[in-house]
Amino acid sequence: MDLLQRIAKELEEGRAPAVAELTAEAIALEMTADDILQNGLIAGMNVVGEKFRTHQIFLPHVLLAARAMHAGMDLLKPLLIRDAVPTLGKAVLGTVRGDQHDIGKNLVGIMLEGVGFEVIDLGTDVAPEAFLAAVREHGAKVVGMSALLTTTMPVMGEVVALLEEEGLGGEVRTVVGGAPVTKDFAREIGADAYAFDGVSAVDRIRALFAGEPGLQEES
Ligand code: B1M
Repeated sequence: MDLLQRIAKELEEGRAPAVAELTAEAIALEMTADDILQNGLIAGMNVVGEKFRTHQIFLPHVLLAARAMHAGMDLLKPLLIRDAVPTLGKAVLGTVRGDQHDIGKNLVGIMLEGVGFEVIDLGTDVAPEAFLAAVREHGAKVVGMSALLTTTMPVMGEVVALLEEEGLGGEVRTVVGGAPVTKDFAREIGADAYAFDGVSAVDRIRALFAGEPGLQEES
């Protein structure tokens, strides 16, 4: 089993210290952060998700795997944001109300920081009013929302609607993502962009700031 497969396996087993140790080893061997993330940590988490879905494992096991994922991500973070350039502006980020999943949201935050955004991370279970308050407090130009549950996806629409109601619609651009979220859903709720992962979130936000049309302006 190669090193990345071992990272995936230890993550599957929820062993945070082993994941941290092997991730450090992979970094020392100069494997790229993206390789370690995609083929080690995320590969392991995908297996966890599938086993959970098919009732081969249960919630406490998933929680341990999530802790192990964070242990690896903490070590990768400095590498992913190493080349950060001066700030491009402020982005408010959060997982929407009712949803506790934060691993994907954290990755998106790391990617945004990596290209020079200042990220105001509101954490998980964030109410629409809290997104609005943070935008006002920090003068943010981007709101990034994550949802991993089909039941919490509609909250994204509430946030978009609230920003619109408060007259911030054109000024603050909204980006949504998370496993169950689709481009069609994003368009339907009035968001400016849908992103599949952290890299595409950065691409979409950059494109919006470069004046490219958002989902609502696309024909
Ligand atoms: Co939960 N969970 N979970 N869980 N969990 C899922 C999401 C689920 C698909 C598992 C399954 O059934 N196979 C399922 C949802 C089903 C559905 O709604 N369709 C589910 C469920 C049901 C639940 C509970 C309801 C279980 C229960 O209590 N009975 C419960 C809900 C709690 C709550 O939120 N209120 C629950 C709890 C948990 C834990 C707390 C144990 C833990 C989360 C720990 C944490 O995040 N700190 C957990 C985990 C770990 C998962 C799985 C296994 C893994 C999620 C993950 O971190 N993936 C997940 C199964 C799965 O997704 N395969 C599952 C790795 C991460 C890198 O990917 O988050 O998709 P992801 O993020 C990606 C993209 O989606 C995207 O970029 C990221 C990087 O590539 N992205 C964005 C995400 N946000 C974005 C924002 C953007 C752009 C892109 O722009 C702003």
